[in-house]
Amino acid sequence: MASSAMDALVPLVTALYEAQAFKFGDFVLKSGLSSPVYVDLRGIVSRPLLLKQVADILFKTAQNAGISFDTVCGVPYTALPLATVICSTYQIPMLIRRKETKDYGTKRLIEGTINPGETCLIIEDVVTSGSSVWETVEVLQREGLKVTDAIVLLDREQGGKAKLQEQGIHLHSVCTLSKILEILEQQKKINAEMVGKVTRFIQDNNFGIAKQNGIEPAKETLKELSFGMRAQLPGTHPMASKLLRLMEKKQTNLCLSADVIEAKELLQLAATLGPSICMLKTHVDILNDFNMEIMENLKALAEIHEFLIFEDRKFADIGNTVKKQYEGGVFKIASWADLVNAHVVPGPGVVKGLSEVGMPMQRGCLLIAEMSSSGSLAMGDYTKAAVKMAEENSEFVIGFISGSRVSKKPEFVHLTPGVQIQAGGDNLGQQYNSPQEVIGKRGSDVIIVGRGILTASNHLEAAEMYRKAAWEAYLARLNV
Ligand code: 5BU
Repeated sequence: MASSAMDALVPLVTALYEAQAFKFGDFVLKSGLSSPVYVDLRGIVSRPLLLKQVADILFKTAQNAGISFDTVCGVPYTALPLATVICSTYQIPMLIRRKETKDYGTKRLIEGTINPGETCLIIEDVVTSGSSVWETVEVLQREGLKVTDAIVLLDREQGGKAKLQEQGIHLHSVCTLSKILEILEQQKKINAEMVGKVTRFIQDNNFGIAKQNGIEPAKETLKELSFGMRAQLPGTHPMASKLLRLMEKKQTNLCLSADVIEAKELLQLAATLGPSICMLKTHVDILNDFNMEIMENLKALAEIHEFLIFEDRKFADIGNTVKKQYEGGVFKIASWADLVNAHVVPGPGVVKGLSEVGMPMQRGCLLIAEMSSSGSLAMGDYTKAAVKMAEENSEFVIGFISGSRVSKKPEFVHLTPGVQIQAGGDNLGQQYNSPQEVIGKRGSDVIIVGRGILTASNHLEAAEMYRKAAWEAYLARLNV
């Protein structure tokens, strides 16, 4: 950076530091990842001068880059006031992207006048992996707008720029995290040890998909991230991170569907197959002898063998009812299940109701986007609506039950039931696909297997066979 540009940056970085926009220490990010630095620009709305200063420098960066555009859209939420100040100061029409569609009325994703063919400039505060910018770009492009450039105040240099470039978006940053470190070190606000720590963190947590250190990674690995990498993405829910991490560690993407009717059998299965599975799925209401002590024992086994407990309850009522069904009653599901699932047929209220109970307990939810049974109505627009509902509720929803990958977002996990090594089905509508087909071809992450294991004479042997088949299909997918 030329020294004059650097000079202009120094007072801004100082003001941002004073506004506590950069914090150094030990932080646990939303993804569960611990980070030595935390950047948070939300507080600038309380400092009108600083807000104006940031908006002006963003606009100047766009001007210096020679970008021409008709409208401006800020990535929700932190960049919304920045876009507003820019548009108001420089008399530019603004567009607002809604993060949640309204449940009523016109269901617009974008507010403001959309003239298809016009160019929209994106404004963002901080870019890490680039996924938030991309989400906004996608929505605008779907409305027929051209989007080619994004201006960001701070590039954390964790690969977002390269990733956006791959998708045809030029990212122009006012400054980078290393530049900020340099300025703050010069001002003795942080020491060399902290600079080293943050620099190492940036290097070790790069989500970039293009050239790094002069080495161009193979194109395929760019698209297909490992479970371990996905666990570390900033947008991955902590429960999904936990799952992805233990999958990587135990080398298993097998979920046992423990559809047995005696508690003793359930606990025996958990004890024997625990090391082979990443998750144990229950239908707690089919147990003849349910009591809370069984679930305590199951929880203890889940701790020992490191698997998650998923109650396949398929909530499908209004928010107020599912909330009670999840929290109370005989089963008190929320007290022992890491994950539950829900049908999307009632609309977003079902997720909202469940999340009121589950979120404070750090639980997660899967939405049923497709079903394995023959003649299922969960397809097409219904599946799309499920994906949208997951995206709009990603603080609680960690992924899907589906036959294939229904969302391209690597932060979401996909779990597929209806899996047996032998193709076919049962006489009540169940349909089976092989682990290879489900993981290798359809891009799902976890196979859910019940009778394929439960009817085998040796459960452990059968579980290991499914584990290996699904894991090999996953490894093959990574190396294509
Ligand atoms: P199976 O024995 O592997 O066929 O058992 C499949 C399990 O997954 C069983 O508990 C079902 O209730 C569950 N399941 C399913 O089979 N298909 C679906 O679409 C959904 C759940 Br959602």
